[in-house]
Amino acid sequence: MSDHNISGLNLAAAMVNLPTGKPLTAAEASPILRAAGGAPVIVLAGAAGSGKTTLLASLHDSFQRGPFANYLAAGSQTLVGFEERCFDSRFASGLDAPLTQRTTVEEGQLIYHLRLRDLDLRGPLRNLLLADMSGEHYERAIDSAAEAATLETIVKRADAFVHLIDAAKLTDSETRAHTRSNASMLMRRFFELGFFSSDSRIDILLTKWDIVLARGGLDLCKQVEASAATFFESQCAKRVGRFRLTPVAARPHYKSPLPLGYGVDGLLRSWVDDQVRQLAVYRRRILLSPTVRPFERFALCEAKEMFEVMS
Ligand SMILES: Nc1nc2c(ncn2[C@@H]2O[C@H](COP(=O)(O)OP(=O)(O)OP(=O)(O)O)[C@@H](O)[C@H]2O)c(=O)[nH]1
Ligand SMILES: [Mg+2]
Repeated sequence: MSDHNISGLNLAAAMVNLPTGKPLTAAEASPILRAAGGAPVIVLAGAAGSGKTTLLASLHDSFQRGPFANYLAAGSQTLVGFEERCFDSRFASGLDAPLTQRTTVEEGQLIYHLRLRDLDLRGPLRNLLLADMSGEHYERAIDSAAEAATLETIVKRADAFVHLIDAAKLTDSETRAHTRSNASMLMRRFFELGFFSSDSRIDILLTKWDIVLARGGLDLCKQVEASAATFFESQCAKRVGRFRLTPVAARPHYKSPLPLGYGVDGLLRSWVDDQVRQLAVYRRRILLSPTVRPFERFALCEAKEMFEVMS
């Protein structure tokens, strides 16, 4: 904005930069990451329409109704963004079945912020950052290693890499093979590019579980879960620090017996409670010389687990 001087007052200097409440860019999220205690970064990835934005919207909606996963909402720097994303997907919008606006590739990585507090108000305030990666990014990353490489920073930085797979498509013979092979190709590509390491945490979410339940009851649910477990566990489980497969229904159809945010509460709890990866204690022992000085004797006696005697 150009400087205007009215009665000697510099308006530009007097302007206050108010937060917009929109999703954050990586640079805008950085002060939250640097704040005391840091903030876990949860990266949501999945094909277009797999339910990433709906998952975010359901978190926001659940907190509008009251405590969720034993947390209370204690603020957010991206409330406007949450509201915008929620609008179409709410039952209150009058649609028979929920519909969420598509996230476009031009929007880049949209980062949403949640500040939470334990229900008993004992613990400190906890921040959480959730990055919504557009489905177009996902497809481009499968098609080209160069495109996948542009996601290196965010995927490596993730405290949990959350891969959403549309489970309704896994129940349909026309879409099953394609959905599965795309999901598997993305994981393979990220492993090949070295995005995951032995302390990475991967969550595979089987989304739209209400549809699976409606199509084939509990038997089909068991079958879809078991077959996805066999398929992905062999590819991922042994190569990372934690691998989980969780059926979720972020926003079930209103006729479904499943509640809003089915399966999401447990995940949210662990995303917030698990230690931020970059703050994890690096367990390396301190080498002590074999000379027996009083300090070494003291150290070996008082904190044996921290020291190692040089051979
Ligand atoms: N029945 C049902 N539909 C869901 C559920 N979660 C998402 N959907 C629907 O699936 C469609 C796609 O969901 P989105 O959240 O927009 O998917 P996305 O992964 O963000 O897609 P892109 O932004 O295109 O990458 C929407 O019409 C949602 O209403 C669910 O748990 N149950
Ligand atoms: Mg989206």
